Amino acid sequence: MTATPLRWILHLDMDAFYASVEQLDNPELRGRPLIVGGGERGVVSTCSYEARAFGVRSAMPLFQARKLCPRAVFLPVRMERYKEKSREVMAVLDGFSPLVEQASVDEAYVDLTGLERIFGGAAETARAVRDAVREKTGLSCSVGLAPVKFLAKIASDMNKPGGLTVLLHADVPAFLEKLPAGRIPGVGRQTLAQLESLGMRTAADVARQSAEFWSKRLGKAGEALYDRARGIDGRPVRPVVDPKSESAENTFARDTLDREILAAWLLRQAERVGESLRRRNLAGRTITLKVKYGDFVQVTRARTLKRPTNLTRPIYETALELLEELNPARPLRLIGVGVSHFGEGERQFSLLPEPEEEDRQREARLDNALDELRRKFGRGAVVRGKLFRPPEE
Ligand code: TTP
Ligand code: MG
Repeated sequence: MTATPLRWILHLDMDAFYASVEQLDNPELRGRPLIVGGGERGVVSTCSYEARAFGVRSAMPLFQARKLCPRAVFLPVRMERYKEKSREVMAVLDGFSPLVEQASVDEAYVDLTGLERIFGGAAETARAVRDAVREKTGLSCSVGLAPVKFLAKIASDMNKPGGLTVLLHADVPAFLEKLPAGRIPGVGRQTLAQLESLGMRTAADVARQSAEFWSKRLGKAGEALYDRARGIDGRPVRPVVDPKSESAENTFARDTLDREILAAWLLRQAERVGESLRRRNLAGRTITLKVKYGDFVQVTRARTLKRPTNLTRPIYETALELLEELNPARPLRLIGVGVSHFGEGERQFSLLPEPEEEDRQREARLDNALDELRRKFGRGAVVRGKLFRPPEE
């Protein structure tokens, strides 16, 4: 098995988000204490940094905020407008990487692995993201760059507002040495009290115990705690899109029954579907073939594989088998292939017998190389030579 490659994960969090949008839309409010909130519960949603200087905080009852800062401007929540700005922010991030995971209305993770070279280094990449968001949306944000998700999130919060915090791989151990245990995700008040009673103040203190020590005391949560305390967080950046299926289909200019042409289309579609799944870290177990005859009669055939896949070859080969089994006797006007039934695929692959695992890894490397080329030179730039003669459009 290969070791996990080093990753660069960026976490972005907007500064005083709702309040900043209000200040953007109404310049008179800039530089002033501003409190956004209300609704049924009558609490502060957020407030500008000017209001924070008076001790006002999110979730505080409005009457209390009014007492702390009577001069503040109070505004109701305009959720639709914040969502609009949120979409603008995400669009800027999409320009940096195909792997963007929106985590809430004002935060997102971006996988920047490999891209840091383009910008001349990790810190420069993070800076470019922060500056682009500020420039294109008019809103201030803070970013953290780290090898894993939870550290990136902690980092983005360290120099707010307008912060840029980079945690290099080599600095992680020293960082964990100082990180208060209460900052580890999942450590609530109760766990924290427990840790304190054991005399453990930092992540490194937690890491010095054994895995058994923590799973005995905290069960599953103990395992996660032990991992985080050692800086381990294997969660990938997972773009949130239609989580159910991925497919591609084409209607021909002329109905056809030519197996070679149909196969060429299936390969192109498998390539497209596979690439989209790989980009989103998804893999599916069910491959579906869809055809439509000249008279619009539609037929689908599906096969469920033993393991989820996102590789072009198995998607293509399964679709081709399904086509052969269907053995259409009349010309087709449409053909398509889909992948569904998503699940955790990648990890289970390591249980494959050696030769199969080697095949899979070779295929994965090929797919990744082709994906990379397409990202650089455009979708049409690369096609697999074997079996492939571009079908007539
Ligand atoms: P946060 O990112 O927690 O807060 P923020 O962006 O206002 O300030 P900063 O990140 O600079 O500390 O939350 C994002 C938005 O979510 C916030 O603008 C308003 C909303 N929110 C609530 O409605 N109630 C809450 O209790 C919190 C914490 C946030
Ligand atoms: Mg925020």
